[in-house]
Amino acid sequence: MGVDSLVIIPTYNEKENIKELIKEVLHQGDEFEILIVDDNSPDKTGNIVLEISKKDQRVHLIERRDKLGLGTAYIEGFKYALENDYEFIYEMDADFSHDPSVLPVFRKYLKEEGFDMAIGSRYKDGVNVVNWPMSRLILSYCANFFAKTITGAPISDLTSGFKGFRRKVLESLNFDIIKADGYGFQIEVHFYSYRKNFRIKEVPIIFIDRRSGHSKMSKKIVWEAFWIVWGLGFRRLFRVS
Ligand SMILES: Nc1nc2c(ncn2[C@@H]2O[C@H](COP(=O)(O)OP(=O)(O)OP(=O)(O)O)[C@@H](O)[C@H]2O)c(=O)[nH]1
Ligand SMILES: [Mg+2]
Repeated sequence: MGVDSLVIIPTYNEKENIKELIKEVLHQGDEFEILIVDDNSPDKTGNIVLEISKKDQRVHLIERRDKLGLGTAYIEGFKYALENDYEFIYEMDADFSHDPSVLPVFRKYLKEEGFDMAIGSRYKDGVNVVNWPMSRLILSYCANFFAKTITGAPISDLTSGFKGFRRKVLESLNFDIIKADGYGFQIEVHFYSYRKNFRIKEVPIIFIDRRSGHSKMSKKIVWEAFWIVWGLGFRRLFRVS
C-alpha cells in the first residue's frame, strides 16, 4: 500500500518520548509518515528527530526558531501536508497520551467509511481518562461542556488533540482566522469544520496522562480558550462563517 497519511506531532521538550513514539507510529503501517514540528526545544528533541530523519525517509522535521505555540505549529504542519499531497492528515501529541494504534482506526473511518474527520474523544462513552488529577479532569470536562453550549458544535470532546482529517477539510479552512495557541486551537478547528458540514466521526479513545516530561498547560492557555469560545459563540449568533 502506498503512503497516503501524515501524522503531525508538535514537540517542545519531549526527548524522553519522541524516539519511541516515532517507532510506534511507523509500526502502524507503511501508509503512515510523520512530521515533527519542533520549536527549538532546549532539551534538543529536534536533534534527536533530525538524526532519525536522516536515516528514515518516512520521518520529516520542521524546526522553528522559537516556542511559537501549538496552533501555529499545526498550521505549518497542515500547509506542509497539503503541499506534499497527503490524503489523510492526523494530529497527535508526543507524550503517549494518545495511543498510536488508534491511527489505523481513524484512517479506516476516513478511507473506507467516507468520513471527513475522525476525532478521538475522551468523553464519548463515559469518561476515559487515566491518571489525571481530579482537578484537571474537572477542568477539561467543564471546559468541554461550556464550549459545546456556547459554540453549538455537537462534539463531545471539543478540545481533543488526537484526530484525522481528509485533506479537503484542511483545504477548506481559513488558517488566517484561527487564532489560538492552546486548546482553543482545537475548538476553533472543530467549530469551523462542523460549520462546513463535514461528516465527523467521534471515536472513543482512552487518554492516558503523559508518560514522561513536563506539561505545557498554563492559565494563559485556559483563558485564551475561554475568550475564543465566546468569539465562536458570537460567530454562531450572527452567522459569520
Ligand atoms: N511545537 C510546539 N509544540 C508544543 C508547544 N506546546 C506544546 N507542544 C506539544 O504539543 C503536545 C501537547 O502538549 P502537552 O504539554 O502534552 O499538553 P497537554 O497534553 O495539554 O498537557 P500534559 O499532557 O499535561 O503535558 C505535546 O506534544 C507538546 O510537546 C509549542 O509551543 N510548540
Ligand atoms: Mg499531553
